[in-house]
Amino acid sequence: SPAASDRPKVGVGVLLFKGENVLVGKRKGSHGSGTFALPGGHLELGESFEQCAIREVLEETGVQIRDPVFAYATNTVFNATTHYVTIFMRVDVEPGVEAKLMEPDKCEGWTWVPWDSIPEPMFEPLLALKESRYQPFG
Ligand code: 8DG
Ligand code: MG
Ligand code: MG
Repeated sequence: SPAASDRPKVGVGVLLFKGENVLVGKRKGSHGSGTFALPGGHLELGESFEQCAIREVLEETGVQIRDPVFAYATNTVFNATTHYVTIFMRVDVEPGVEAKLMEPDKCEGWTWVPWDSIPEPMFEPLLALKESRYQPFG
């Protein structure tokens, strides 16, 4: 059987909605470089999905979110050695909330865009979410 290190990993992507706009940023410096993705990262040992979402959003955007809610899950095989299960968590933020570029080595910049106008190319798990049955507005 394959080594445990070759098994799928768990990523958490966070849907931050400000009205009908969602926060996305262009990835930089790792796999999926140049693609638009949600804030997020790896689930760490012992973490809940909610804790991971809160931590990653704070680390990457400086925004303190509360009570993110499970939205959807996708299964993405990037290549023979990179396979992620992505847990998407959703939270709605106030109109005044702004995202700061906290990790400029990992992201080109954050931008709020309508759900139907996320720029391409999209990071594969986000594309899979877009092509799924998930409907953010009812
Ligand atoms: P970390 O390793 O410090 O925890 O996280 P990071 O430095 O923020 O890594 P990341 O590349 O942003 O996220 C870790 C992995 O999570 C990424 O390589 C693939 C996976 N991942 C998904 N879906 C999503 C998503 O929607 N957004 C983000 N940012 N990562 C995702 O599978
Ligand atoms: Mg990240
Ligand atoms: Mg991170």
